[in-house]
Amino acid sequence: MKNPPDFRSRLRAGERLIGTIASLASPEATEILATSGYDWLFLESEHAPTSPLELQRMMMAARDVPCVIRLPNHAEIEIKRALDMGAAGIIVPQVNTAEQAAAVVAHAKFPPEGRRGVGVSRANGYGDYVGPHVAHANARSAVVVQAEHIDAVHHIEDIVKVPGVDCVFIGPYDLSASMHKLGQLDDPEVIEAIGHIAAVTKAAGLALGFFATSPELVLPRLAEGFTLVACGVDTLFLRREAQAVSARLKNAQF
Ligand code: 3PY
Ligand code: MG
Repeated sequence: MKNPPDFRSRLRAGERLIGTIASLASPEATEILATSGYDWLFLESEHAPTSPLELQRMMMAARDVPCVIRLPNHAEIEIKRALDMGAAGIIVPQVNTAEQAAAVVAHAKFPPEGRRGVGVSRANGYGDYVGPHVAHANARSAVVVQAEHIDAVHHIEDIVKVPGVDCVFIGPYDLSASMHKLGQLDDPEVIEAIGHIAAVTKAAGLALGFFATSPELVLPRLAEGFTLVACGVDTLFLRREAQAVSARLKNAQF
């Protein structure tokens, strides 16, 4: 039987991949999300205090659902460790220039494409299949760069030309903040900036990614051709449902 296509192949083929953000350092919460019908999970380590060990255990709980780790920064050690832990890819915040994108790719790929270090890890079956893993890892590890600063908008034509970049994931909140319009996603200049990133990324044949807090905000993006979607956050799901239940019962009149 043929293996199902890996996450990076699906991303590069333009398949629509619906995910959500797992930010709670809880394998149980990750397991609930992983069994709720998502194509992938966005594991958060930029805006959540998840440790590498917690991220690895969250991935174990997700079982066959591909997990892509959003790193806290561009550091070589973060990139290497995320992939060694078995992540299907990395999402790197604030990639604002082609030089930064090239450095990210170099840290994510084994030689000759890059200079990722080799070690016994979960990704190679704890040493059971180091050789086969090294042979296939470059082709199977997705590199997603975030365009979420006005500087990235200015450099997007060069960023998308960097070999090894698979997807540009727009961070609308940071992007709007860098334009001094925090959260004003309907502002014409913010809309124009997002449209420019999207047009250049699509013309380069790369996948486009987006985060939003609700399906209503995601649906227009799907219609525009965004394919890698992270909708919602575990904490928001919990918060919204918890508030709705308490409000309904506490305000009940008989
Ligand atoms: C942003 O909106 O800044 C993000 O990074 C969303 O993931
Ligand atoms: Mg951001």
